[in-house]
Amino acid sequence: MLNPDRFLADLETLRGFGAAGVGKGVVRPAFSDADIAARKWLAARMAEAGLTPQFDPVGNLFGLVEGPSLLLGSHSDSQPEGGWLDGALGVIAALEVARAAREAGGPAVSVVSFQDEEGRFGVTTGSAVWSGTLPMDEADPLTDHAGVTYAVARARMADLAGPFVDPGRFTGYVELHIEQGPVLDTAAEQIGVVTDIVGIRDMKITFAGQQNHAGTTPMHLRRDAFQALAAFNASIAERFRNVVTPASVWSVGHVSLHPNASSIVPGRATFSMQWRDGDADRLNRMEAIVRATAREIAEARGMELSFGPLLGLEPVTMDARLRTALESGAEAVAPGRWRKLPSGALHDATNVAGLMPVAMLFVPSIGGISHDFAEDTANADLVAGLRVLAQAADIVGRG
Ligand code: HGY
Ligand code: MN
Ligand code: MN
Ligand code: MN
Repeated sequence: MLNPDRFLADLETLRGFGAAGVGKGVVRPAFSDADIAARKWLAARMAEAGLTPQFDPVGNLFGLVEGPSLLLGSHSDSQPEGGWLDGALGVIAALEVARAAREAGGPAVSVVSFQDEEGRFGVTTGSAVWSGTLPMDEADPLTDHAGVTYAVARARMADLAGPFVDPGRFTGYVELHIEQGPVLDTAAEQIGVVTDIVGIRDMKITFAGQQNHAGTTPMHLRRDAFQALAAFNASIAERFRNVVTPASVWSVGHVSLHPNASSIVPGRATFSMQWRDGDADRLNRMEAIVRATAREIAEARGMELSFGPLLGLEPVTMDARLRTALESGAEAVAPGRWRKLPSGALHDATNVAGLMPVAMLFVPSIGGISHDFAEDTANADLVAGLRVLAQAADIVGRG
C-alpha cells in the first residue's frame, strides 16, 4: 500500500543531506559531499525496498527490478542555492511507488536519480550522457564555474560506478516534479499534466580587454571588459525584439570578472548567456543574434571575444498514452483541480524522450518560487502528486 507518511519521512531525510540557508533550503550540488552521501543513502533505501541499486559511470543511480519495467524518477542534486523538492520529490515518490508495488504485487517499477540535472557542468548532464545525447568525450572536458572538469568530479564516485544501465529494459519514463512557477498555485489546483518541455541553449561568453589601473587610466583609453558585458546585456532585449514571443526567456545568470577588484579596470568578463523557447527555429535565430551582438560590441570596444561550447536541448512533446494515464489519475485524485500545461523548466525527461515514451506531472510551488531556499509545496499536494504517479503506473502496468 502506498504509504504517504513513509514518503514524507523519506523526503525529510533526503533534505537533511545539504540542508542549508533559511527554511527548507538545500545546498547539494552534483558530486559534492552532500550529494554523494545522499546517493549512498538512497541506494540503501532502494535495497531495503527490494530494488537492486546500480550506479553508472556518471553518478546516475538506478533502483532496478528484474525484467521490463516502467522507470520513474528525477534527480537528487540541487542548484548552488536550492530548495528541498526540486528533483528530490520525483525520486522519493518513485521510490515509494516502487516499494508499494513490490509489497502489494503491483506493476513492475524501477527508480532513477539522475546526476547533475542542475547543470553544474552542462545542461542535465547525467541523463544527457546516459541517453547518448552528450558523448562522454565531450562531457569530460566541461568545467564548472570554478574550473573543475566533469572528468575530475565524476572520478569522486568511481568507487561506486558500475556499467551504464541498458535503457532497453524500460517501457517508459514518468517524472513527478514541482511546477517551479505560479500557474497551479494561483489557480488553487493540485496537479499539472505536462504537454511539452521547452528547449534551451546555454553558452559561456568571454570579453577580454586590457586590465589596468582604475585611477590612472583615462576613460576614453580603457578597454573595460565589464563595460562590454554591461553593453551586451543592455542591448540584447532590443536585438531579440523581432524574433521572440512573450514565452521566450533569457538570462545572464553567472558572471565572473577578472581580477574582480575595486581599483582595477576589469581585463576579462566571462558570463553565462542562456535562452529558452518552445520552438527550435526560434532558439537558433536567437543564437545568431547573441553571437552577432557580442561580435559587434567586441569590435566597437577593442575586445577579444570567445564563445564556449553551445549546450542545449531541443523542445519535446510528451507521449500521448502516458499523458492519458496521468490525466485519468489526476481526475481521480483531484477532480476538477488539475490542468494541462507546458514546462518552462528543463527536466531529465527531455533526454529520456530520445529513448522511450516519457511523460511528466507537476504539483504546485507555493508562490511560484523555486531555485531558492524558500521553495515549498503543501504536504497535501505532495501526496496528491504521489497518488497520481502511482495510479498512472498502475494504468500503464495493466497495459
Ligand atoms: O534550470 C532548469 O530548468 C532545471 O531546473 N535544471
Ligand atoms: Mn529539477
Ligand atoms: Mn532545478
Ligand atoms: Mn598602487
